[in-house]
Amino acid sequence: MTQITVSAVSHRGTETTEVSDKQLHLRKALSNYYPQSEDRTPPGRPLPHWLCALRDSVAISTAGFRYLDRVARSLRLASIFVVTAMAVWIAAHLAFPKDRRSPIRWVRLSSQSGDLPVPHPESKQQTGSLVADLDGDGISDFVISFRQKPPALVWYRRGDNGWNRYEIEKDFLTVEAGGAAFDIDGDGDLDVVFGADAQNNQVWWWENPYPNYDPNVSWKRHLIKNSGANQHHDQVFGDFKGTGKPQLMFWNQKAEAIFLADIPPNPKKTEPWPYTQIFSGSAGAGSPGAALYAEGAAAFDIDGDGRVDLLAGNCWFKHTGGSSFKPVRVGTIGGRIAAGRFKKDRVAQIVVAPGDGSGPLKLYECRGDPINPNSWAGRDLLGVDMVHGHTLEVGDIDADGHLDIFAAEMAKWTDELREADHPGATAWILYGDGKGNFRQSELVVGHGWHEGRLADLDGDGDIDILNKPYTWMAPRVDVWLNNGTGPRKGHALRTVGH
Ligand SMILES: [Ca+2]
Ligand SMILES: [Ca+2]
Ligand SMILES: [Ca+2]
Ligand SMILES: [Ca+2]
Repeated sequence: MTQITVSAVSHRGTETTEVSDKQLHLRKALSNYYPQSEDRTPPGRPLPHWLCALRDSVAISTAGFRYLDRVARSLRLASIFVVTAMAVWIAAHLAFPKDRRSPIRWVRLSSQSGDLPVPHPESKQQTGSLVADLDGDGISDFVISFRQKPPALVWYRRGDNGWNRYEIEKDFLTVEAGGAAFDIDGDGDLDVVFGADAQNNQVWWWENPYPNYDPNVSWKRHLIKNSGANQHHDQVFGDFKGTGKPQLMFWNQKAEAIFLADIPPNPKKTEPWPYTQIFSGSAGAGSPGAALYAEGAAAFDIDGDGRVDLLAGNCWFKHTGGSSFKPVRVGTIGGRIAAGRFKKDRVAQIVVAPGDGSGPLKLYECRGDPINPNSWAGRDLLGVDMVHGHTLEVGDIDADGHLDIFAAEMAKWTDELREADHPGATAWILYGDGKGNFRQSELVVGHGWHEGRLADLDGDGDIDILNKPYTWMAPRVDVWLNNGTGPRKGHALRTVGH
């Protein structure tokens, strides 16, 4: 059956449709009998019934063809849309199989494979890691501390194509986790602070010898504290008292206390420093699996009054005058603590990981007066408890303008066993959307993390990740480079909340 295109004019305008040759013959018959259009039919000349039936039949058939044509066109459009959508979806999955919205290509370098110098000749226990631009070239460097054999402090200084290892402290000291950097003597370079572990009651600072660096010459060491109780896990500098010059806060775990010290006017000739206790207490008591001693230290303006506040354990501290602070407990357990604005709000949000214990990774938000502990509500971010979650950092990892969270577990915390204590140790990146929501992704499973840090370690402007395990495959250090190393950028990135 042939198809002929017929055009007709109606009140809806010109319409084009296809009719069969049989229908065309019928139309011709109609036009022969009565060549004028229906509207001009003179009154008094009725059409024969058989022709009326034929006319109606042709009209119905034409309308049916029009309808079928529209249905066919709609089906064609729908199928084109479905096929296009499927093609886009398949292409996106093939291009970014794990992380469609943030396709960061992480390049891991490790001392195990010779990409960086091995941190230590003997020590199996790597305690602290500190990120700071010690030589002032605009690129963050890092320091690792040890406590079993000398040397006690090692500095990784970034060169043109990698890192060179310098020994800041060649002697044997039992250095605890933590560390802080500040220009203590005011000569323009960052000096370094670390504290002793449970075997010693000392806290020290090392004088940066810029620009005279010798990999084999120790920096001059000064005493900050050499009495009282042992163990000093975590320190931070900040102008918490609003004096205009930052103070040093340090934990003293065996005293279950936090101390605050003004930097003395002549720090090179003042040993030890005067310091004041500003907090007594612990975190985690009564929570199964939680570490029974408090740790963690950070500085951030929590209540949005323009002044930096202290965070430690599971509290933030509101300065109330002089050396007095009101600790505001935001959560049940303590550990690693950080703060930032993961959503727009006058009051910052606080993140706590369990540190040297097990428990949830929680984001605390304030609904009311930030000085009232009852205003703070916590939200579990992972849905599973972290096992020895001793790494917690915040920063904009994918550079989309929204703050992200990096949290990771330890794989090994004992010396005795060859095998990992926690083989499934996981490192998570939680990408924030700027509205308080996070998209969870895993960087790696099966690596041991301890005091991992976010910083632009290669100076190309994006945030990289430092992993310094505690006893997992130690001595060892890994650097995870964000999309490898690109062209050098002018300024080193700082993480937020530290
Ligand atoms: Ca540097
Ligand atoms: Ca200095
Ligand atoms: Ca981000
Ligand atoms: Ca980088």
